[in-house]
Amino acid sequence: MSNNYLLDFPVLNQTINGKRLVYLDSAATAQKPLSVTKIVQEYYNLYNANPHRGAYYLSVKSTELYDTAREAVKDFIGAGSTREIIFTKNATEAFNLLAYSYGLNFINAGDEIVISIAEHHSNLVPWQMVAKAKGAVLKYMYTNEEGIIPEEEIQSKIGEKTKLVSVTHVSNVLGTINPVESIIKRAHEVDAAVIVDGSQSIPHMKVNVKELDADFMVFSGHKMLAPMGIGVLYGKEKYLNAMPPFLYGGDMIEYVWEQEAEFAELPFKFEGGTQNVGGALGLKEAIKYLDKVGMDNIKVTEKGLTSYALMKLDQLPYVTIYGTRDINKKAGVISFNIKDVHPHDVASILDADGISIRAGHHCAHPLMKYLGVNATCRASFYFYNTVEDIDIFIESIKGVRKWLGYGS
Ligand code: 7TS
Repeated sequence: MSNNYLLDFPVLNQTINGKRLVYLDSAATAQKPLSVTKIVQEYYNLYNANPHRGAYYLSVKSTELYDTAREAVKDFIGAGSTREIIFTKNATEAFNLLAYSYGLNFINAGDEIVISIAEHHSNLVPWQMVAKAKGAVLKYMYTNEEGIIPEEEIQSKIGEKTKLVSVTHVSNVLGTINPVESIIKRAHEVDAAVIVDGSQSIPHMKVNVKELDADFMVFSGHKMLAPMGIGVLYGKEKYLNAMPPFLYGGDMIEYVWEQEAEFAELPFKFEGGTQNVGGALGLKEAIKYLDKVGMDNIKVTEKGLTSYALMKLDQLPYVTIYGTRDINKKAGVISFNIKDVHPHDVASILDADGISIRAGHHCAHPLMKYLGVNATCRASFYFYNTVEDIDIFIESIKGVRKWLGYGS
């Protein structure tokens, strides 16, 4: 079966140890199409200059290009204005910006910060820091045995003391699509601000921040075909205007006196120092590529791959799958374990067959503890994967226990 995307993604079009590469770790980072790497190269070859600095051609051009990238992100997520789009290094930096700038200034002693047990450490450790610094309480919404946050949990954990709710849209471990609409509604009933971690949703499905009514949204470019080193914080202007800067220095100021400084307008107030213009342009090109494929098509393709893989894995009695099998509540991420085999050994055996999966705790220690495991294997899909990839993956899985000397 041919893969239409092989020409666009040279990295997928190669053999490793004599085996065709099967890349099933897009939840960690997505592969990059040629159009993205080309635009980054073109920027450095033809237009490189420090933006917002010069009156000369290249700097003006670089500034203009950077602005177009911000516009593309705004349109892609349905934000109201480019003032609401802050470029960061990645999702982790965006969370830290929020923790230092929003958390330390707007959360007080006795306030509650509510997250879920399925958060990536980047949406967990910063809130531990804020809770400790401010004497606030960090509360968790727990999932049911299917990995889903039940409505009662949302209603009971988010209450009058809640000042901030920060929750992932899609779990990077279980692939569960969380009921963020319901969480946002409940949080707004009690006047709490809501951060949605879109790291695993925005690359894979149409997300509109206005329709969701999220107060903040955080994501990384590298999981959506863009280069590493560019991420996004979306925030409603009313919040961003009230928040102090996170990084102080050049480019984020209006004027500096010896003892005082006046800060720049949004979004520049939050973009201290020389920015990653090449990365932003790469993100713009990635968005163009995703739009060309179509977010709805991407969702349908991944749904097909995920249900096929689940069906095949379910036929293997020694495989345990974590999280729901309801394909309407699940994105293209499957966490599983093979009886008696450590996930790292599974990943190494699959690697010998040219297959890339992730094994470990997936930066979600509290979730691992809650699930009662130390680690899992994780296969994650993107639109450039094929049914043939899944077949190769399943055949390799079937060989793991035999390889280690188990009967079946
Ligand atoms: N939030 C979620 C839901 C994630 O999956 C990740 C990265 C992050 C935040 C942090 O993104 P970063 O770009 O700042 O590192 N998740 C993974 C993963 O699942 N495997 O490797 C990185």
